[in-house]
Amino acid sequence: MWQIIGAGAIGCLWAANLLRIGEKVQLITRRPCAVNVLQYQDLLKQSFTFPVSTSLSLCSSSSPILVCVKATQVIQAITTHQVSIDPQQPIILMHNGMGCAQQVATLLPDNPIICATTANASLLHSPLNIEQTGKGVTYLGAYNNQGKLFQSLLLPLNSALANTCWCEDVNEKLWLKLIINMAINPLTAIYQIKNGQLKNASFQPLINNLVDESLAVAKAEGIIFEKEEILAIIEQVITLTAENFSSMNRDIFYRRHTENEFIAGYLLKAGAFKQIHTPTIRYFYQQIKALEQASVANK
Ligand code: KPL
Repeated sequence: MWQIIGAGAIGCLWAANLLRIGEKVQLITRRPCAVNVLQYQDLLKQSFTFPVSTSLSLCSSSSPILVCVKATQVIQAITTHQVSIDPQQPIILMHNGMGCAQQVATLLPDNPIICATTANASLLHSPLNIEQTGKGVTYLGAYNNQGKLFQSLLLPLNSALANTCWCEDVNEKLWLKLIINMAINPLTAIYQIKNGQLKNASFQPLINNLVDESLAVAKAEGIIFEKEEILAIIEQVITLTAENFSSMNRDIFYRRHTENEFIAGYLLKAGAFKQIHTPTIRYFYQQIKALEQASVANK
């Protein structure tokens, strides 16, 4: 059985695809959920419904826990369920941004921790009703030594959603996603545009500066990327997700907390530690923070 914390777009996407291959799934939600059927539309526009059980608390102390909440909610989710988590239970963290795994490892020092990043995209239309809007690679890798013993979890996850891979160095993949999110999310959130609109020439100098600064921080952390390759990947993500709104765009639109602290905030802290100048990242970090504060104040 899989226990998935978070019934958002990504949690439901994994739940639906694990149910599709016959795995047992329990969705752990923050509030009671009146629905017990998961509606899923795949990329071929085929519709499926799966009976699914939801619960406010974890009910198995042996099955893997897939945490699919936003970076902003990971610590709260782990703290809420901490007493029911067995030290042997593997925890898979799947969210944008970086910095949560260290905190989770402090709370659960004995648990196997696995970090994951996915390029699959999905849209939550209503509770437990999702549409897959994009497909891509999912990378998983051990955060700690205990996590290295759970590579076998890859098998069902890859059967559920193809192109799920195990990496010896998942940190590099997390950094790559961090840089992609840094280049796309704040701009699309501030200007309230779809990802595809970033193709406009006026955004290129900003994207270029964000990438330069992010790469400098990554390099100081020992992660080396080729700038041209990263720019090409970002362009490809923008093209593949042209019709989508980024997650930060939606968070600002719906006046929710964004993952700013775990994307720009993480890069700023890492940069400051290594004395790297990051003025463009700082500018966008502050812009998003101001938008968040204004929207929470007016809510
Ligand atoms: O991960 C994303 C997000 O929206 O958070 C990208 C890659 C930018 C796709 O929209």
